[in-house]
Amino acid sequence: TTLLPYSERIQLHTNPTAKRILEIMDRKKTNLAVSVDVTTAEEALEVVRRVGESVCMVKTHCDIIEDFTLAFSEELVKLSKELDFVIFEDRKFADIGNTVSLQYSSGVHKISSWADLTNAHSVPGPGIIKGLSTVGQPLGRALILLAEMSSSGSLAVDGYTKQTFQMAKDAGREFVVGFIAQSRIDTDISDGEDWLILSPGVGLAAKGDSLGQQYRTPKEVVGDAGADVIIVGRGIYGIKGGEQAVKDEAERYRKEGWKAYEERLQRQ
Ligand code: UP6
Repeated sequence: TTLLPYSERIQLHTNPTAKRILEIMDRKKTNLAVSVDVTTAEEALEVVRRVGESVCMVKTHCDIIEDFTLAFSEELVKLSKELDFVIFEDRKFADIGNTVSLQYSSGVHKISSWADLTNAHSVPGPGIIKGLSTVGQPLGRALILLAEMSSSGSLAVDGYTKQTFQMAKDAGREFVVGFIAQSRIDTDISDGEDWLILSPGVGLAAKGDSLGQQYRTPKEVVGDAGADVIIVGRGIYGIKGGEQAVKDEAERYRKEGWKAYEERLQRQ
């Protein structure tokens, strides 16, 4: 597929969060999302302050934070405005529409009150999109579907991936704006149709972990596979050497990701 620059794709979206993601990417010259998988609110905010300037997105797992409060999410929202990034809660919803609408709006986390973007598995069928959209769409939030995963032995392949893409197409792009995927799964699109592809499993040092995670480099993910956003967790927040080291590592990934994007644009 011929991919336009991020700046020219803004107008192909109606969802405000999708537009904002592309605007930030273009403005800050970054396709980096940092996954902040630490277990206290203070540590999480520390990482966000360090990497905020380098990212288009901060990805959270709010259910791993031991002392999660709405004061934490308020501070995160404040930082997202100051440092100009989108908040992506990696909730991976996977239940029937009625249950996910409650999990999204209620409970301890009230995800829809602070997360710009969240994601869902397609395994329950289109009801999951409907349930989440009743909560999120009026708030201008966006959803992405998991079409492929980075872990070895994932069942989200072939027909599952294709049907997930079709489910998103059928839902329209008012609320579902893209995918977690390892490749450009949106090859069969019509004029003016545009999807965001976010790829986790990105690392410059390790090839994987002992629990099935598999890493590729930003160049492989953005340059070769054509993803829009690289998601990096331990490769950045896990770097040894303190505050400046984390900041520098985020910048290193930002530059790598941006270079791969520019080279891809030039190639086509
Ligand atoms: N994630 C994956 N692979 C997927 C989907 N999501 O790794 O297919 C998420 C993980 C984690 C992050 O839940 O938060 O992306 C990757 O972290 P890492 O870079 O430390 O491996």
